[in-house]
Amino acid sequence: MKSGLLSQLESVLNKKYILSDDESKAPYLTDWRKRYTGKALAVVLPANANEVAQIMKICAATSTAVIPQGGHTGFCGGATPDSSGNQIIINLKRMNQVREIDIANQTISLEAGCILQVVQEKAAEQGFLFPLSLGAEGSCMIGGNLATNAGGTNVLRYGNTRDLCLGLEVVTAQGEIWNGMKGLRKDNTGYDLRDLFVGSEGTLGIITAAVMKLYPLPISQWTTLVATQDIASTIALLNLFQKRATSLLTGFEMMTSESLALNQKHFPHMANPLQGNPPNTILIELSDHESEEHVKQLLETILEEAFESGLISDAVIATNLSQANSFWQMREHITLAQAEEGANLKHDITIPLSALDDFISQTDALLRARYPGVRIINFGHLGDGNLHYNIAPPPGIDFKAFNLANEKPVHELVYAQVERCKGSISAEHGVGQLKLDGLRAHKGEVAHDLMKAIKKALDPQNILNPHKVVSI
Ligand code: FAD
Ligand code: 2HG
Ligand code: ZN
Repeated sequence: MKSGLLSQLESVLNKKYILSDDESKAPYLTDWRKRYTGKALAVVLPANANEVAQIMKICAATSTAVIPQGGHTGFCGGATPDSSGNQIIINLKRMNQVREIDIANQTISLEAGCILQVVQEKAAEQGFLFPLSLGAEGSCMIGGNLATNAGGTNVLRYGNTRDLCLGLEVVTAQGEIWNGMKGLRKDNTGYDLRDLFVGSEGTLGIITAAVMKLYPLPISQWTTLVATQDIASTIALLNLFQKRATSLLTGFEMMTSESLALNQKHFPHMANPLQGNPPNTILIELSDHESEEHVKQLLETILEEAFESGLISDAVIATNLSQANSFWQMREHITLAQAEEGANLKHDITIPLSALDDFISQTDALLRARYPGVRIINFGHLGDGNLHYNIAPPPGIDFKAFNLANEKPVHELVYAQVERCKGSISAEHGVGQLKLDGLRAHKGEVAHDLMKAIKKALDPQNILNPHKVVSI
């Protein structure tokens, strides 16, 4: 069966694009966080949707499970195979062509294996902004971004990946190609198939191409770091910026002192320019199509008002692009610093802004009472109510031992508070295999059963990324 399947695949792909020896497969088997390592019968590297469709037809005929994979930077183990060694990984990296930039329609049509940063650069060459931006942009791929409905740092102004997507091309579990590559901003012709595939984490179809929105490239951008003493004033500050800067507000990110201490430990060159190690450092960005001076004046006026009303205690405005980049580097390096320190227990959650203060104070208190000295690495896209509320053991305690003993109760404690505050247990990273077990309780029976019904209808053989998101 094993060699039969490989020889069938060889009828579709040149042998060099079917990786079946251990050494060639190894780079595709472990996720970015090194939390999951699986086995695979082969890793296949198709060049176009037709090849993906033929591979799926072979897999459907032989009931072989496939794992769609992009940059393998996901945080929930969605792109990692199981340990059976019977699954096939379909990595889309060879499908990396930009098919068209439609200037009048302000859209880009591109293949799923395009690296996000390359898409941003291609758009910028034509005077456009492709607003999706996240720390993994140098290696994650647009297909992976769509499949996880990735968020990142510009959601506040431009929405998440779903909001940027107008059309898709998808290969189904049966090996059919659905061509939905239309760049339409209105299309009410029945069920929205595009929205079904976006965020489905490779469990309903393989995204092979997409039509995405573009925006005019801003000509002026100002970035500032400000110090706040507590969450209530941070939210009041966000509301002030939303009121005064309206759509010019393109970034509002929070970094707690504990997050930045970790940065400082592992990347000592990344010192916080704010004085006195404030409880919260907030990175704010305004962007516009008017002059630099206009935006700067607006920023200064809002900051003055914030100082006067006691919302902030310190502020540094970046005076040039390289300083602005260094502010963003500080923010993006927290994840890398955590990885250097040891495997954190991660919680990627959203809480309504009105309940955020309550959530943080209660959850912090409960955790600190149960695990004295525990480190709470809390940072994230505060403008979206999205916290990366990550937990590390008290200093000196071994990460592995702490996680082994406490992973389940820590998650239960945090997620109980998320439920109490009517939040979500996955804001932007998805479900994958990491959150599979908790999903039924979180979504509720009816929603979970509807999800299973959709999965069964589209993939009755359960060969597309089985046991990720929902088990049927
Ligand atoms: P992969 O990890 O390869 O796959 C992710 C899931 O999508 C899997 O379930 C896989 O099966 C499925 N999939 C992949 N390609 C396809 C396809 N073509 N068709 C169907 N299914 C597919 N995420 C955020 O949302 N916001 C952030 O700010 C953010 N910051 C990050 C920072 C760092 C340093 C890192 C390492 C990760 C970060 N992430 C963030 C997580 C990750 O980068 C995103 O989830 C990203 O969208 C994954 O893209 P990928 O190409 O790596 O997908
Ligand atoms: C970010 O916002 C990413 O930097 C990573 O989503 C979050 O490391 C994390 O928990
Ligand atoms: Zn994030």
